[in-house]
Amino acid sequence: MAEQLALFANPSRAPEGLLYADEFISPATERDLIGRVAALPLQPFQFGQYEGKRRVASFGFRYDYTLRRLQEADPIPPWLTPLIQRVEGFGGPGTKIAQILCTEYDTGVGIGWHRDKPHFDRIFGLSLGSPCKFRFRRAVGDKWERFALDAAARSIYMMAGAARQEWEHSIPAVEAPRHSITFRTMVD
Ligand SMILES: O=C(O)CCC(=O)C(=O)O
Repeated sequence: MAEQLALFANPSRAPEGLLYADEFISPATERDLIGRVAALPLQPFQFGQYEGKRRVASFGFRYDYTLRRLQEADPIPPWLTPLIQRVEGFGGPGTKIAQILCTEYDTGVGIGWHRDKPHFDRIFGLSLGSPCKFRFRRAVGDKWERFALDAAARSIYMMAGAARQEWEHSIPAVEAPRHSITFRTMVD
């Protein structure tokens, strides 16, 4: 863990429970995964009556913002199996990925401040195609404490503990097309 934290520009301010590793996959695997994600029937992210600009596909489960409920989604496709095994290894003993979200961000698209739904426990994110600024904030009195992670293409992050429960995260408009695969474990 010390090695991974050392990759942060200012490790002492990193949210507790945030792990990061560069070059989690090879450039060839990255190209293959971008092709796989781009070939999915991606749909604009639905937030109740609103539509986000990013395009997504969920597997295992998906949160329905209109019904405000977790729903079953299509089964996780077999091409994700080896990657899930690697992510579970990164997460350590007991890590069981049950939900996948594939996302496509065109240039200029990002994601606003949020915390993931409480049905999910730990969150892992693989960045594909281009880097992004992965921002964190949490309220301290009437101010925001902030942290930014430069998430490189082919890198992975994990949010657990305070990074997952206390801090919000967001991604400002990306400067080049980016895909991501988010892997989530479920709360018991
Ligand atoms: O694209 C990413 O790495 C993050 C996606 C995210 O935060 C979300 O969909 O909740």
